[in-house]
Amino acid sequence: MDYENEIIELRKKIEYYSKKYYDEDNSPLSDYDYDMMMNRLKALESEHPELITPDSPTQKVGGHVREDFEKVTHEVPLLSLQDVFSYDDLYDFDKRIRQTGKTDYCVETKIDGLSCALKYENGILVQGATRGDGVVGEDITENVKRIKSIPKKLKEPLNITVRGEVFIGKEEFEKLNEEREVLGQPQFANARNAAAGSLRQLDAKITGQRPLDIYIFNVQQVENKDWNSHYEELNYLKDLGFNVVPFRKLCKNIKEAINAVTEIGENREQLGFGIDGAVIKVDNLALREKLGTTFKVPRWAVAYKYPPEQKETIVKDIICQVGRTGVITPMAILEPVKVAGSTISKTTLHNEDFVKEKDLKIGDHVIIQKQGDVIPEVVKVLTEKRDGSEVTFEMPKECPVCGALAIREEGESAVRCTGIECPAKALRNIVHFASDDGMDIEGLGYKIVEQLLNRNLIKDIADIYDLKLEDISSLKKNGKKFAQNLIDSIEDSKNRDLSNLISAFGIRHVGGKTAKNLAKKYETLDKLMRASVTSLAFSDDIGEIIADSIYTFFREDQTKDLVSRLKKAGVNTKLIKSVELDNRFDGMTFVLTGALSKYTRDQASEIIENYGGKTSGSVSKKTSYVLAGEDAGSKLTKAQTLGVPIISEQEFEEMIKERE
Ligand code: 0OX
Repeated sequence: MDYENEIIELRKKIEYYSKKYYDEDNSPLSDYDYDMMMNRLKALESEHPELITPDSPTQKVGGHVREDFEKVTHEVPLLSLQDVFSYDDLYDFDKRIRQTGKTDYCVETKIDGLSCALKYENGILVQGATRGDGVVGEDITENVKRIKSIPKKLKEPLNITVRGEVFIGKEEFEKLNEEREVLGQPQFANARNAAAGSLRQLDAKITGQRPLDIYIFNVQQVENKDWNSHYEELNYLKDLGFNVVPFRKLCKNIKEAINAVTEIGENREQLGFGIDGAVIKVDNLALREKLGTTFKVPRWAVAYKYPPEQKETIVKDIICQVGRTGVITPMAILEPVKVAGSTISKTTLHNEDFVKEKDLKIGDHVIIQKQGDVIPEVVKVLTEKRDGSEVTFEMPKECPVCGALAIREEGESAVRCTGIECPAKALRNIVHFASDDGMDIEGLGYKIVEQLLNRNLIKDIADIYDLKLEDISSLKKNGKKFAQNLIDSIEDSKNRDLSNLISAFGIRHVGGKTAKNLAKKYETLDKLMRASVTSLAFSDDIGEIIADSIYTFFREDQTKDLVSRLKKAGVNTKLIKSVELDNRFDGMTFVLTGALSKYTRDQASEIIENYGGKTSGSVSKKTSYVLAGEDAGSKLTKAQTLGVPIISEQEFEEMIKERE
């Protein structure tokens, strides 16, 4: 490719990934790869300055402002940092600094989160703002007020604006994603995306429910205070009540600073939060003044970006793990190697297709790569090192945990376990069983089920009905009342309709509406369990795939065992009421676009389908409604062009309200 075309391509790619990163809080590209593209573009543009255009990403301050929050103009811009990628670059940085004056350096971890400014008047928190494009950010005052580690009142009545990084710690991130998985909500790709998505919620209450934290690293503005050193300033901030960036080291010269950078790199695994580099700052504040800033970065600080590390190792075995949703994931067991500070002995192979695409066999030599806090990955198979003893891997046909049938459905990359009593899926299955969509057992949500499982008080669905008052009250302080209520709801659930029970099983493709149809047609669980595939396939709204899924589910020994235990516990297995189907969306097609605040897309689709409607992925003249959430994209524009009615989430809620 000639350099002109390469520049055009790079600009397009950078714009694309930057939009994903800033607007959608979701970039599939690693920061390192993004930085590498940007560096290549900068290098090409400096060789061919005649090709620089004002709209090139190199000419922008970075980031841009979303349309949904109130705007805040930062009194002191929130600058970004010049990235450097080698120790030589750090020596060059030091040389430039020493031409202007003498200083110590302060080296800090570069926390991978979202930068924001906090403004205090007379020591009271009055405003929080995201960085935005550095000059104009978003007003997130209500959101930051709900972050526990942000002080609402300082120990002194200062007028001060500080800058810090909002983030979610590694453990908290794992926990959050696990909870979302069990609740059927989409996963966050990484902790940074989770922090961004959690902080920029229009409903600040949601922000308050997320495990957000902050580390402060700069004074933007202050009245009646004068420090000489940045390091001193940070210590002062700590005394004022702020959580200050925990790794900060005062270094006498660049050699010491480089040692500190190395130390961070070697210990990054042990940190409780993700980092995307180290920051090296001039400590002497008077010298900072002298050095000043360029239009987008300070001349007195740089960010060092650690390179991804690659190592060769051998795949000793490929095993399969079962996740909480029943997805069976192949994992490579590796000859242990140390990569980027941690010993890697296992890595995910994602799914069957990944193994096939990489042509990976048991016994292969492979290159694995670890980029910062991202999980290690097999990047290359060294097929030239094969000696013929390598063994082809096949996905199992049965779940390795419970032995139930494992299936891969058309159009999906995942293989799933179908067992209802599979211990790996217990949390999800029990939470679903007890949810509004199932047996509607009030009080039996994710957290309680998790505790009951952890304490071995239950291990599967049927165990719920053996729970004793004292088992439950032991979970909470003063838990007697809660326990009695839960015992009552469990008791109540024994009298639910057959349709609730069918839906509570969580059979693949069987939502509330199908469950109602099945209950109406078969009237008892016994009859449904005996139904043939043909009979099932002749039911309303059930095709071959669904019929097959229901039939297979009821053939599993685990299902039979569960049903017999539920019956013994006194759970109703018959149609009680004649369920009137509410088909208010009959004949209508909905298209969903953008992010909804109260439902995942799957949940919204299920509601529509339960009312007899359909959902489609694209807008046409035949579309009845486009349901537009936050950040709706091209589908919205198409709907406007075609004159298709567009409804908001609120209007949708009105449409699905219970009828009198
Ligand atoms: C961080 C971090 C970011 C800010 C503008 C000039 C110096 N993410 O942890 N930035 C800075 O400092 C920059 N320090 C940090 N620790």
